[in-house]
Amino acid sequence: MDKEKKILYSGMQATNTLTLGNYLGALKNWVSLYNEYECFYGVMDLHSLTVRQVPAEFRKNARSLYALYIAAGLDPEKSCIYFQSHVSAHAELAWILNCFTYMGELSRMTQFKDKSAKHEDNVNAGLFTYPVLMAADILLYQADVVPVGVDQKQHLEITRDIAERFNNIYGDVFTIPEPYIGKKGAKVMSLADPEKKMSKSDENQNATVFLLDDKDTVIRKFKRAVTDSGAEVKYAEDKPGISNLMEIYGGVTGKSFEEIEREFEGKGYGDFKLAVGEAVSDELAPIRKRYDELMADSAYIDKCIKENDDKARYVSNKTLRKVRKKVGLTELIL
Ligand code: ATP
Ligand code: LTN
Repeated sequence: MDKEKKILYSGMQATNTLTLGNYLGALKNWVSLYNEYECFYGVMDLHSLTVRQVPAEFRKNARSLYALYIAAGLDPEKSCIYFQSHVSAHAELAWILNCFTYMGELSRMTQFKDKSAKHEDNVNAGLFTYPVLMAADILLYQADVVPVGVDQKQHLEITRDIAERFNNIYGDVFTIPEPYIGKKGAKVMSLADPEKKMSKSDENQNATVFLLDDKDTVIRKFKRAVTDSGAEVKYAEDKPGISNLMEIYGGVTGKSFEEIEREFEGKGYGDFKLAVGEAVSDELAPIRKRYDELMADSAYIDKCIKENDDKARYVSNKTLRKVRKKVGLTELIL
């Protein structure tokens, strides 16, 4: 491994197709960072099991997410893009770290509270210990930075707490990771209700833009986006709808809020919504095209998966061996 560079680790759950929120909040940042760091990106399929999945669909979604990572610009030759469930060290370290994590701290996780309210009939132990598996993901690779959307910040904090607790007992085993939250698009809101996060699982078809939506669909969704009273394109707390669209437009074009305000001075919401729709669909078109090509080339995807799974196994096993030794597990006889 290239020790000169710092290590970056991130991943997403393999559930449904990605949204514009996932893209701007996470994936786009990953692409922009991968020259600076030695990068690892997981398809977090073990995490997806915390919610009941239909097996055939789940398998398809996980592979599709793998292809989307590449289609969005991650390079499987330069970064290690792999499946979490293919590397058994994740589950093994998660078990060990479970024994260094308190019930109290897990009960304070807002994602656990939200998800258990949403899936009342299936509040399983995996949902509760979800952050411990996430800590294992990150700590196995000795990650320095973890780019995520703001909603994952709390999980990064508990990861740091677990790592510090472990290091205090056993010495410097884990690198303490820092979250990396992008400046724009850290929280993309629903187009139908700008007070709510844009989510994959929203029942309202117009609330969420999916990464694989075609141009007409993207433009239609933006045309229907809920805006605020008034007519000025201005970033303000009492204008959550327009502010969200500015956040999206800025995230895609790299323009600052001042630049956007100037660009749309004297123009109405209608013009602005159309411009956002076009900018987003221009950004997504090449991703969709590349995705279709990749999905048609099974042999290439298989090769990437195999090579990168092997690399992930190699790197993560180094940490796991160290942890096993530190906690006093009997050595393997090879
Ligand atoms: P769900 O909506 O079903 O809870 P999700 O869309 O949040 O799922 P995750 O796999 O939990 O999907 O998130 C993947 C990454 O995308 C995380 O880093 C998360 O912070 C980021 N992310 C998700 N939604 C948004 C959003 N609306 N804005 C910005 N970032 C987001
Ligand atoms: N919980 C994350 C997905 C995730 C992750 C990780 C992100 C699982 N393990 C490790 C960064 C690092 C989410 O986005 N819902």
